[in-house]
Amino acid sequence: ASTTTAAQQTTDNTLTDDQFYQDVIAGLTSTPKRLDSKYFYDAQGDKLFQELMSCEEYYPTNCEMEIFTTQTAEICKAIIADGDAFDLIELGAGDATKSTRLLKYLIDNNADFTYLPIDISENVISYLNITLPVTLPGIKIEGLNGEYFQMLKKAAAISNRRKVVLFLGSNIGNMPVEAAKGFCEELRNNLSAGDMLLIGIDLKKNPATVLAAYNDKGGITKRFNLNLLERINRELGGDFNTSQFDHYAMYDPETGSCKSYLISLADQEVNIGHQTISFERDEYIYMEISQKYAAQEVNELATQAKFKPLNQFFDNKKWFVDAIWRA
Ligand code: AVI
Repeated sequence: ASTTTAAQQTTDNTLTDDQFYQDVIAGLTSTPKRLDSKYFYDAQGDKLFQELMSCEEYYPTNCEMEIFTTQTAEICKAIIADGDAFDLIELGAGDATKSTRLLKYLIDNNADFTYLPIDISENVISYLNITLPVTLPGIKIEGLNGEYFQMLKKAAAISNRRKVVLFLGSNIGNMPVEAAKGFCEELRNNLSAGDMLLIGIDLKKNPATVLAAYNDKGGITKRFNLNLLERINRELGGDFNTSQFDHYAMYDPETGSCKSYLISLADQEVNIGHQTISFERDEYIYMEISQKYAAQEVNELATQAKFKPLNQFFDNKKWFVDAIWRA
């Protein structure tokens, strides 16, 4: 929405009813201030994330790609299990670059499966529904547009085939540990005995390596964070001056928490619709957590959520794991 439209909307209350607006105002009027990293991904944020994934310091994507390239057969054999028909459900499928490796292997080996990508973005789902049958002839695909758990329920209603859920890219890391536990429990509650989860998780490693990935020299992570302020300007009629904020990332090797903040460089006031938010110089906005786990903690996460950990597939540096858990 343009700024004019946003201002107009504020007057007739449609903007203030908007979930994005409500979350932004709640976050920026709380102490300490915070914004939800799920809002990073508008069209501009998607582009910046693509840029990030190919920057030198951001290793998780390459590590997971390596796992899917070098251990495709082993992973797919574990997924195929007894050879029965199954639904392969991907949470937050995006452009399915990583899962395409697995999909191709499964098709080439005549596995009997339907691919059900779930994504909150309608664009993503229509893109996959159109492009995958071209790039992967023979694929059976049924894209589901909506929230993860609602769509999982829908998938269960569509068929009673065994489910294999993919949750890749260390997306679980963007939840604090307690929330991640709750998410895995809820996932388990939406599955039946014998269903599987293939989950990609970034591992604890040299703290300097982790920190560099979230504080890249080219400043892409900084732009990625600042884009959320720009998004607030674009969609909610905000007037953030992004040159008055700096990006700060920190990693704690004891807890495995990597956190990103934006720091106000001046005493300043920012207007969002009819709301004015005051910032003190050096005040921070907590933007994102990217939690890292030890391999053993990954198994503990599984058992706490009543999954049985089956396999762990690592890249050659052991920086990332794709784990298979059985419900
Ligand atoms: C999407 N998610 C797993 C990324 C991560 O590593 O936490 C998002 C990201 N944030 C900064 N760089 C990448």
